[in-house]
Amino acid sequence: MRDYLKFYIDGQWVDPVAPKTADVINPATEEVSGHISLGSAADVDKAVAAARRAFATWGETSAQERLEVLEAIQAEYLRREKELGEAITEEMGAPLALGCGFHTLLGKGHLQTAIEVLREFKFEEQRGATLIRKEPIGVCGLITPWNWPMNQTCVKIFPALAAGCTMILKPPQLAPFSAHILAEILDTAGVPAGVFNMVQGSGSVIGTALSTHQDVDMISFTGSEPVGVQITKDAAETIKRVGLELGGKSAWIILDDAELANNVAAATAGMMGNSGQTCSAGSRLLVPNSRMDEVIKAATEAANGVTVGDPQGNFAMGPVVSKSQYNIIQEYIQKGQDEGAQLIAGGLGRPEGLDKGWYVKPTVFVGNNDMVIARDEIFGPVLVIIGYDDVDDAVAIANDSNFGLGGYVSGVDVEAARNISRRMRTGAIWVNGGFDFHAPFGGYKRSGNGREWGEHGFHEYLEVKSIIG
Ligand code: TAP
Repeated sequence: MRDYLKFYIDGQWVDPVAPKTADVINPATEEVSGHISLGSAADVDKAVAAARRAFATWGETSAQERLEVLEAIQAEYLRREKELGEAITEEMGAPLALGCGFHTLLGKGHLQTAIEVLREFKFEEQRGATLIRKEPIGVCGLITPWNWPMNQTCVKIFPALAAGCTMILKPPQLAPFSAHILAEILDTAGVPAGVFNMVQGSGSVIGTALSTHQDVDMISFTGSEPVGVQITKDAAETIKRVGLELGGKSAWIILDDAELANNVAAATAGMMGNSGQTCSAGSRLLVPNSRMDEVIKAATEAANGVTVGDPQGNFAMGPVVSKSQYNIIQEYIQKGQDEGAQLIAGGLGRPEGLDKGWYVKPTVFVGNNDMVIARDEIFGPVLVIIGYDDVDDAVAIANDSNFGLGGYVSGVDVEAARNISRRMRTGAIWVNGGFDFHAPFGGYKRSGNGREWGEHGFHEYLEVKSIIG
């Protein structure tokens, strides 16, 4: 049982102003696995005051001083990486190999990237008669979701620290354990008091207190579209900068020249990874109509081959994060059937033999782009296959979405695949796979307005000043 009842404010582990606790449920067992405190606006006031005081000195530190702090964090992160992974498995149900693997690797990667970028970053540059300075924006409120807890937390904290900002982190109630351990890591590493603060609690209380706070300069938010809209409205009164990283309904286009079976299998398995709870998941698989029979065979086999079970065991997929998420996904599977999509794998209910825990069957539909299951972000292991006639048709379908976060193109002719990528209205496109911590990541359209990762992630936390003459 993990009882993480204190907040981290001004370099101290402190009790909440008014005691109030909440259970944290393990989605694999449906049992209580720990408790957190739910803070109030009074806790936020304390944390913001500490961050404001600390900004006076942290904002003036040299890049070298901040580098030394980031390197100290890195040593401590590496020492506790396994603990972080185990906490992620417990809080949101990722299989242990994933929790202790890609989940913590992402956090580590953002830390290493922040160090690399900071070593080279030019905070001052003379252009003609003007000295252009990049200065830290100030006190930042960081509001994060539960689906890739270390990724989303680290992609904010480390660039913000590197830029010279101070901050208050509000982790998700559903996945608060790994954030608590991360706060311990920052504490042990010697991050100066007040530079990093963490207050747990509900979004409607802690998130709102941060978004509306007079003394918070910026909010960086990752999460759902409706909450992004609310935060933007709440932040408007105080004209603070709001960086939004929201949802997606990304298209994976398999071109006619691509080797079909392997690509369909990769796209299907990719969709089921992390139980489909990935904002940039390729949840619409676009394939040539002329090859639909082959695609159906390959996708069915791939989905049926995804093993589902206890995240402590050796399974590819664990449960989804919560009962409410499970119910939402079931409603979408029902909706897909009601609107006439062809179910080729999975379907309603838990996989056989799993009576406890929020397990969902890896599910694949063949449908069209007008269906609700092709338009809404389901945020579960549900793939929709859509046929296209030619490349123009594929691009039109890919772009016919309110979202524009990720995209994938598979094909032998890489230049052709890149040209198709140029036509897609979306923030990041992977051509035949690949991975780069320095690639900017963020959305077009309703997928948001920010760019995180690499050097672009620094600009989120910087003001630009011109000194002319
Ligand atoms: P949300 O429900 O939006 O929650 C995200 C965070 O916002 C949580 O910490 C939540 O607190 C908080 N929050 C809730 N209401 C708030 C309010 N009124 N003001 C301020 N903060 C508030 O999202 P989720 O269900 O955790 O995450 C899933 C969504 O995130 C999906 O749509 C997914 O696509 C998106 N996502 C996007 C990306 C990128 S990079 N674009 C990455 C991952 C996830 P609680 O603790 O109360 O929940």
